[in-house]
Amino acid sequence: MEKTSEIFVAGHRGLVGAAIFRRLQDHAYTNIITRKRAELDLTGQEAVRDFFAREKPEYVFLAAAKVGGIMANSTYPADFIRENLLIETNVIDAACRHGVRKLLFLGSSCIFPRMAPQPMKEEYLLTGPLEPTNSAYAVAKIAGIEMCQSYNRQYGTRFLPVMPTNLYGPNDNFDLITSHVLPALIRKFHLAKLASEGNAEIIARDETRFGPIPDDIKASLSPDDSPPKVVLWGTGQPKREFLYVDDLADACVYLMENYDGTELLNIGTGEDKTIRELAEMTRDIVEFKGEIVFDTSKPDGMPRKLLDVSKLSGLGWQAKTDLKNGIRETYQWYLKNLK
Ligand code: GFB
Repeated sequence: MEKTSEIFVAGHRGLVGAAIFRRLQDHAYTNIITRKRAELDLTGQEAVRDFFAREKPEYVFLAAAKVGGIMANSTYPADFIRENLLIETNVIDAACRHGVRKLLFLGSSCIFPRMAPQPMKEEYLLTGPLEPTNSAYAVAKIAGIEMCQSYNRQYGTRFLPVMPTNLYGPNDNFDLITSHVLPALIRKFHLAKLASEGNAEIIARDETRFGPIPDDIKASLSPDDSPPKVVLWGTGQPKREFLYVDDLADACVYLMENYDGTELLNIGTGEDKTIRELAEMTRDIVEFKGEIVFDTSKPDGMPRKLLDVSKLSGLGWQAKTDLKNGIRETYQWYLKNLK
């Protein structure tokens, strides 16, 4: 990529797209194209074709997607499969028609079979049944990988599918029902800490900024609740790997700049933790003094999801942000955005 190349970041307002946008700016790229959803609906084929015909981007980061945590995925599977298939089909096809030089497609580690050996190598794709809580989303992402590879074979394009592990960081979705686990932990511990300190008016502000607090959580946020507690989902035993989103963005820009291959690539840290360990770490960072309770009526999802990152390490890239520091940064972002 030249510093003046036209680069389209699809999904620049989301967790991943915003981080890629920041990274490109840091690397002094001067011609980054973005469109808000109201300006360009990526699920509309004609609108996407017109946009590519007019703007003729040379490079594309396809970070636009419908994403969510375990509950959102299992409650709205039709929305997840439909929106993701439409976005991928429209953008990948338009990129091919309009001669995009290189496209990076972002998938997710949930594409791998539920019981895949750990850590999961790229070649484990399609070797077993998927995790049911997110199979609709996973199938859409697998279709995106197959599209990249099929267009490469048939049309000689350079479309690179990458599979990030679970992500977190500034700009995340902190909605207590639809979010991923890490923002939910930060917000739940913070609210419980405020409640135990009797800060009702800050809790109201939180709800205005980050979305409704479900009634059961509200009920538990009583200053008289002694000892104060936070209720988390599942058993706490599943293991997850967490990558700070700025590290992911760094990897994406690095691959666009330095890698000419188009084989599927995992992006992660190579380390994981149980949800309980993650919860205890987050509790300590937020300085909540109460108990952690697990609601086992809620799903665990995949028992373990650790990526094998040896291919990426072989290309000279490694994650930099330590999990504790990443959680601290994300908590600071959340606090700043409460104001
Ligand atoms: O992050 P998460 O929603 O997604 O949940 P997945 C990870 C684990 O944390 C699960 C537990 O075992 C949850 O049961 N957990 C505990 C919680 N408390 C909470 C909570 O308050 N909120 C949430 N959200 N989880 C998603 C997939 O799977 O991850 C997507 O559904 C995608 O397809 C994404 O791949 C990265 O890691 O289970």
